[in-house]
Amino acid sequence: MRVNIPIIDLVGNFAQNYFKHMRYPIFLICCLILFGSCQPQAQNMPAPGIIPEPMKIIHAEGGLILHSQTPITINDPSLHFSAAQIQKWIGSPTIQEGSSGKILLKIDPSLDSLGREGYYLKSDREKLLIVAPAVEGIFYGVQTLRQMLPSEIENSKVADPTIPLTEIWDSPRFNWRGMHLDVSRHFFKTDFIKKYIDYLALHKINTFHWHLVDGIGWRMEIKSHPELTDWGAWRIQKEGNPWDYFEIAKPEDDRPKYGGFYTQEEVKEIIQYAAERAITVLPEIELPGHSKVVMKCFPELACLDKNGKHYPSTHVYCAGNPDSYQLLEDILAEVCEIFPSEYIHIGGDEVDKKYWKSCSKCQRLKQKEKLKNEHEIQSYFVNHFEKFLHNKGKKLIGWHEILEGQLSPTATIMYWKSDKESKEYIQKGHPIILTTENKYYFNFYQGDTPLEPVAWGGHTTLKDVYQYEPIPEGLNETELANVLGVQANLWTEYIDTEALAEYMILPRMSALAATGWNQKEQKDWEQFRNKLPKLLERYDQLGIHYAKSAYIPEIKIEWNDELASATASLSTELPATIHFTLDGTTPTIDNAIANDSLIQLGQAKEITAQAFVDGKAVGPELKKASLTNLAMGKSVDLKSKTYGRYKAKGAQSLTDLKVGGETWGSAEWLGFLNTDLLAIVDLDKAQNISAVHLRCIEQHSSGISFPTQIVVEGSNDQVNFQTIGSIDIKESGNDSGQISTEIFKIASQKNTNYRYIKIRAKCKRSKTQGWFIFTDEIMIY
Ligand code: TNX
Repeated sequence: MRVNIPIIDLVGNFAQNYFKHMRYPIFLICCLILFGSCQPQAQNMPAPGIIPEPMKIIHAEGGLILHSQTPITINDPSLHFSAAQIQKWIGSPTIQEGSSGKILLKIDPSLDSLGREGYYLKSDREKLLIVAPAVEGIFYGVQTLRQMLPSEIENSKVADPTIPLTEIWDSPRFNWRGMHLDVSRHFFKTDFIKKYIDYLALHKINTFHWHLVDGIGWRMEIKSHPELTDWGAWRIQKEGNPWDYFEIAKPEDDRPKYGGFYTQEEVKEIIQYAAERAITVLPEIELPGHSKVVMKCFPELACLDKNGKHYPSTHVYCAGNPDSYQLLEDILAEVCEIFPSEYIHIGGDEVDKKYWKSCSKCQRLKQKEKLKNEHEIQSYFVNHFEKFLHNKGKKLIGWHEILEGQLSPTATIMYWKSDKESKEYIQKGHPIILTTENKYYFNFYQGDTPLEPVAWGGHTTLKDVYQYEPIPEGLNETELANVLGVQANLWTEYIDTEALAEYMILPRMSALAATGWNQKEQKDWEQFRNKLPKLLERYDQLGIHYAKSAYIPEIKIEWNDELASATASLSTELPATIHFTLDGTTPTIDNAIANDSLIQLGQAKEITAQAFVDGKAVGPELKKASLTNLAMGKSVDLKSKTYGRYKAKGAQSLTDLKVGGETWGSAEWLGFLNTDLLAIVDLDKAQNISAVHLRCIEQHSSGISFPTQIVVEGSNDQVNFQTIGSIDIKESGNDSGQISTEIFKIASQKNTNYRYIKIRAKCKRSKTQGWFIFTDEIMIY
């Protein structure tokens, strides 16, 4: 995985190659100096700030003007595409073949220690040279050059641009740098697929994982089974219909339809388009699950229920029916024929095995093949296609669930669970690509949830993506060698427009690209955040609807004992000036600046913040309640015991105004297992109480539930407590995995004056499992 590049050798080698044929080097160098002095002088240029950062870059003073009249020279016809890109940017009149020139792209196998994707780029006062052992390296050298040119080239030719003087040696960390796109839940037209590929190329991503098939949409023409697209590519359009409930639309149905598919000609066009940009297209055909649409087209491929009837709505192929294998073989044969990719992805994730369990055909197969359980039916199914693909000269990739049961050791795994478990999967010994869900699912939120378009539950900011190191500690060399690389996925359940797809992938893809390309030690968040705005200018020129979420201020509110006030500190992931107001009005550049200061909130009810770059507002404004209340900073006597690490900073955390994030794992939450929460807040003196609020979080699948009842009492002597108010809380009806936070409000029934406020929150109880209460703040008004 690591490419060992003897830099010194490379330079020596390079110089040797370039000068060994020169009979009069000194004379030539003198001529060049003389000639150079007659050229118009280019001004000094700032360091180019390329993303991903090249492996080694030396930046010199001065600049090189790339004259539009200069021809572009290539030493191999395969470099024509890269040369044509430069031609488009600066308007050079010709591309010529040769081995010397002022703009020279050159394949030189002697640089093979850089790997196929590595390159050397040099711009001095005279000429620009990009040399690489292979066409891919030249393409990447040209993408680096692209970021050295003014961003306007993205839109129109820029004549005679100046580029900085640099010398670059570059080579990626990982061989697999992928981006996925799900075109099944929502369909994206060929033109957009090409744009998507363009974005990958700009970021030196080399694999486009095309998720062509899933539950509700079949998107690739299969000549032997036209039903798959005649029917399976279209669904009846329904207002507000969730993506998972659908009805396929047959051609004779004249209700409004949604959908589309790619003809085989279009698929070939995309493959060719990607190949020119050094990108491999990896097709995915889901099996044996996630195939609801196939069962709608071929109901006889569904399992049998206990009455011997085909299930009307399943998403798995019947493993005991030979026709399932035949259909998939027909499909995969066409896929293998069209896609030159070394790998074919067969899905394999989230197979609901209950259908196989109840199906007489599957049970017969189990007996016949002596399969121990339904997991082994899964591996039987997958192994069948591994062999099939192997015979076609292809390798199989599947989601990590294909490891259930016995799997052929040559199968490659795409791992999508959280970063916490990746080590265990890497150690299983299969080649593996990490598409870690909590870091690389770009369908997750990237900014403050209420300000973002509806997305899949998780939350992964630009900085989270950048700072993630995908290789866990403590792997040996063999295990490390199993990791082919990294990939981010874009699942499109909620992504129904091209603009939204762009918004979700960019700029997070630039952070993924950095991890895919740069060695761990080379990554530097400060450097990255300062460079990124230049790349964003390029996105602007390209008309990309990228997310500005990294400009949404993060507002941290906290009680400050010394200042005896609630305080706020504000920051943004990308460099910006943050202006704020405390009166609810929209901030302008005339309002106070929040950067690098602790803002005293006093009695302000809320704070409103807005990021500005060059005096212009960027991203949405953010309002946050200050939570100013009578309990803030007051001491708490916590009578119940917190569980394990869910203790925050102790009882005081309940009145420090620091509220937890959207997940209960963050440091502000206190967790109580099978115990009621009992806490007494001392307000220092008797106060008039109108309400008490308790903020809680729940996620049933993690055994965390809202309290079932909250009772609030008051006292002035800590002995005699009177009821202030209480509420009963009904079961929320949330999905088991859904995470929700809520502030429960207990109003005071009459005018009350108390110093000590006792809060008791009842924990849900059940015989079959333990339940937690999680809370992070008590607020008293
Ligand atoms: C899981 S990851 C899935 C997809 C969903 C995605 C939503 C994987 C192999 N399966 O089908 O779209 O979660 O985040």
